[in-house]
Amino acid sequence: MQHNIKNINAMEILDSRGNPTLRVFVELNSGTVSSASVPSGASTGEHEAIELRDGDKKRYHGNGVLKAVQNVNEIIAPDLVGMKVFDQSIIDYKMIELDGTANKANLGANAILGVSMAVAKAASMHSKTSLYKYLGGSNARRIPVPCMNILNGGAHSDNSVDFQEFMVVPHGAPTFKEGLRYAAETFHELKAILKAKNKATSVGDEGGFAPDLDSNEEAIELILKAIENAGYKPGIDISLAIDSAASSFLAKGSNNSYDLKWSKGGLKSSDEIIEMAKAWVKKYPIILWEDPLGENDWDGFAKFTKELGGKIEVVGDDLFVTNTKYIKKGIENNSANASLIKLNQIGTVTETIEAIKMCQEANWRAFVSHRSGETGDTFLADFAVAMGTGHLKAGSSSRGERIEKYNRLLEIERELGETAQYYWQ
Ligand code: 2PG
Ligand code: MG
Repeated sequence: MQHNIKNINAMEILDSRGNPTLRVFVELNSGTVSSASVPSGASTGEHEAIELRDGDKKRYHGNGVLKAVQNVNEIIAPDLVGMKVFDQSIIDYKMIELDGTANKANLGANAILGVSMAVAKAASMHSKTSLYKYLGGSNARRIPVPCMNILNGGAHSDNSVDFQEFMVVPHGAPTFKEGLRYAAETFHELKAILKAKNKATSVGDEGGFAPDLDSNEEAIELILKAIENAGYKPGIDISLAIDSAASSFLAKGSNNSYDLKWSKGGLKSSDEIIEMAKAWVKKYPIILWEDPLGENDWDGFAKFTKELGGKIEVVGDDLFVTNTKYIKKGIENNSANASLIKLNQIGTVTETIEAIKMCQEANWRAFVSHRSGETGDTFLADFAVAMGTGHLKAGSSSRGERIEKYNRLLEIERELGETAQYYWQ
């Protein structure tokens, strides 16, 4: 059969941080060849699926992925050859079974995800359907509002800001194309402001500026100024989103005490963080807050959501790691009202879709996300449109690996023409 898998093979490539990752090729009997590249995180959640690294210190400081490549070529490929490329979930569950562990530790989530994404791409190519329509059906037409991370801190930079991501959200724009322009113009205004203050304008891992600031709050003030200088109204045209990535500044040995170590802000309890967030949400146009607390601080998250869940989107990233086991617990305990969605946290396209469906059925939002280590692969852009999640984060308006995703969304919006939708909620 023309649509059956003829060959699968992988190679080691580099990601945007210069660390090895996988590119996987899937060839069909028809001659169609797809490829997919796997992203990689820095502020990774403790319960994420395992990214297999060689540990051979003589290569890439132990970060090589030759074992994962070998697992694709010698274990996964022989098992999947001959299968129908449209059987995405059967293929994904076959790999899960082959791996045999709960966290994909044997074959590596990086090996499995590369195959899973390349299979979806090959199927869309074979059926001559755009990937977003192949995965989302012919009604997929909602373009996500970009949450653009224009100021980087935490583990993504070497500056004095504790919170990892400060994002601008151009929800007041009429289209994605305009929203992207609003956000990119704000990015350039922020650069001008930083320059005028003699602050660094070099960028962090996700392409946002990473200046040393006097406090975390100063980041917000500068961005609000940039929005105004660009000619937009904060809260109306553009609002703010934050990813604290709080697990990265947990006090040593604690699950619920926070050390604002980069800003030298001292130790804070969950309650103090919540009080600070309440004050900020009152004062600033913040509409989304991701990982305000640590990955095991379930009580803190529930309190945070009780206080602020009626006003803003509260997103669990490291808390849920795109895993239905943890999302289910979160829904039962009202720990948040949204889950971050990262394909490589769970390791297959099918399981990622299941996580999104679980959120949608509980009236939660699903926030599709890149990783801080990325490649030029644009799978994520199509995936967000397919799932109709309404928002995504793919970094700033600089660094090619981020821009490629936004450019792909421009293409999709153009292809959809009048039928494209763009709205926040
Ligand atoms: C996050 C991500 C992506 P990383 O914390 O949400 O922005 O960072 O990929 O380093 O986990
Ligand atoms: Mg996060």
